[in-house]
Amino acid sequence: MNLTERLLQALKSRGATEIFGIPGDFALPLFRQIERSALLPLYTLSHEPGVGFAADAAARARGGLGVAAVTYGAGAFNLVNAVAGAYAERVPLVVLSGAPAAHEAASGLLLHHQVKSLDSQWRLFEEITVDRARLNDIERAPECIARVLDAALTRSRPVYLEIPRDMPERPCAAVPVTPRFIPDAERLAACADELLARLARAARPVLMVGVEVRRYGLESRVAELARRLAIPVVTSFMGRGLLAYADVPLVGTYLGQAGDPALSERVERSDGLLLLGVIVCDTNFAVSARRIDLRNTIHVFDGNVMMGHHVYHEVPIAALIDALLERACSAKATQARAACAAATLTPGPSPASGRGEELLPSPTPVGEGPGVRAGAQAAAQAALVTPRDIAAALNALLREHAPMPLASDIGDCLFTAMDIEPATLIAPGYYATMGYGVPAGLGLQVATGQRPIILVGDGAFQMTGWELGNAGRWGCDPIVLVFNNAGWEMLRAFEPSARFNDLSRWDFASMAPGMGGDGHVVHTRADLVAALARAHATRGRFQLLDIRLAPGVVSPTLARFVQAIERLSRPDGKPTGAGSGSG
Ligand code: TPW
Ligand code: MG
Repeated sequence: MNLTERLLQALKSRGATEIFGIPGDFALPLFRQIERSALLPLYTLSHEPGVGFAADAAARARGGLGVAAVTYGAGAFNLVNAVAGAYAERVPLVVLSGAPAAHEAASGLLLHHQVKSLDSQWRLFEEITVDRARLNDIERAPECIARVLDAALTRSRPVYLEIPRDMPERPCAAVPVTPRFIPDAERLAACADELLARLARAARPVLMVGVEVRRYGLESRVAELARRLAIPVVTSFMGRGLLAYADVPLVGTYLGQAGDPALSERVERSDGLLLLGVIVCDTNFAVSARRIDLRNTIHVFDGNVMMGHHVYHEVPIAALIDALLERACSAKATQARAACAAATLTPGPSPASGRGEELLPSPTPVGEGPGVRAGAQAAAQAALVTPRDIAAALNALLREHAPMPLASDIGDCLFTAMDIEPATLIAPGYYATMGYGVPAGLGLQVATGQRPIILVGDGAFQMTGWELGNAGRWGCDPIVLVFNNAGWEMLRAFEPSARFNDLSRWDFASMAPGMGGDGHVVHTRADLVAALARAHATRGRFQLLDIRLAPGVVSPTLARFVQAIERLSRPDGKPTGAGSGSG
């Protein structure tokens, strides 16, 4: 077997099911071997940011490694933002980059795609990956591949492999299997005991689940733990969609002042807040009315567990969950907790569907509602669509049909997603890069076979929406909802008088057929319901809903988010009224 085949086998055994990429001459031998060996299918895109986002989403959606293959220099540099996002949001993304062969590097000539030195690219990726190797020594290649790929999985962050172009066909030995890291048993036991003791002492414990739970494939085990501990469960903003289909006391998503006040109160007043795999960042926490005192929380993150002034190092979250499950099985403890949780939970609104509660007052019903007279109903249907209507229409669609995963970009579409009943959601909620949604939806469908709903703003669509032109070739048929508000609305909410946030109104619906899909223009609520039904019923081609929103009309969650940020940034604590045009 050659180096490429060994590498592909190692990727496959660590969960990779495909490779996303764009070739170049330094990567041609690698791509040739990928295609010839047929060990993993190759999906090419139009632009490297899309390659990175699709590979990132594939890893998030199915677990295991995501793989992005690019050429040296121009290709790899185009991938930087996506890899940075994967680093920030804890995604095990493997970058495979072609490179000049050793004899070319020694020629003394400047090589095309070279920046400052031949190592500039390596040094840049050093900052945004947890391990790297240059596969220029065939003897050492197998152990390097094992070490780097295992680092991606154990630390759930990106890694970088550089493959000089004279290497892919070289015969290569098998990649060794690394023994699993076993944490120190005493430390693990002490940590689990202290954690449970702290929870038991708490009068108002709350479990907040975050992205690590999905990254390490722990959803069902965490659901079981939540049932045994019987304490209320919320997700972080980034963790939205976690446990959506589990039978646990899921209360909703914590959004501070931008979310349900009762839920925020419960989290912020908790005297035993267990943050399980939560990224402690501004989008998850900055908008809290009362600063959460992290000294009184239990924070399980990045292989460490912090409680008060105690830190337990090298306690992997998976091992910790197992240790907690072992201890939390006594029926007595469960009963006591169940009584306590029932008492805590009763005052809240009842779950909408057994999959979590609506965080907000119910959105305006679309074409339903007792006591609505026919005339009023017709007028409502003729009304122009708002982001809140999009959430309501999607809720109605998803209640009627089987669940579908969501892939969202950053923008008001992501805040609107908070009003959609919890479903699998993949989004750059922390790193917040635009351009993620469309390629992520494609990566999700390739990796899982599930048809996604993609939520994307017009600004973000202008960046990477064109990747939809590749959907047909791959057998992808996402339903794409473009929030077409002729602007960078999220920014306009903060800067209402600026003209630089204006965009021209693009006719995305007309462009869809040119890319192999169907386009639907949506002006009114009636248009929205009809177009969604048609899109849902049509398989085999991507379906684009070009939803014409009035500029300045934003989701209730974004309006509250903007108000909360402004309140926090003003010394007198009063809102300015910006972002109040909520719909
Ligand atoms: C790669 C900064 C954050 S949100 C936003 C910008 C420019 C506007 C998004 O406009 P869109 O959605 O997509 O039309 P909406 O609902 O607000 O109208 N460049 C990158 N990422 C980010 N986050 C920005 C700029 C930004
Ligand atoms: Mg916009």
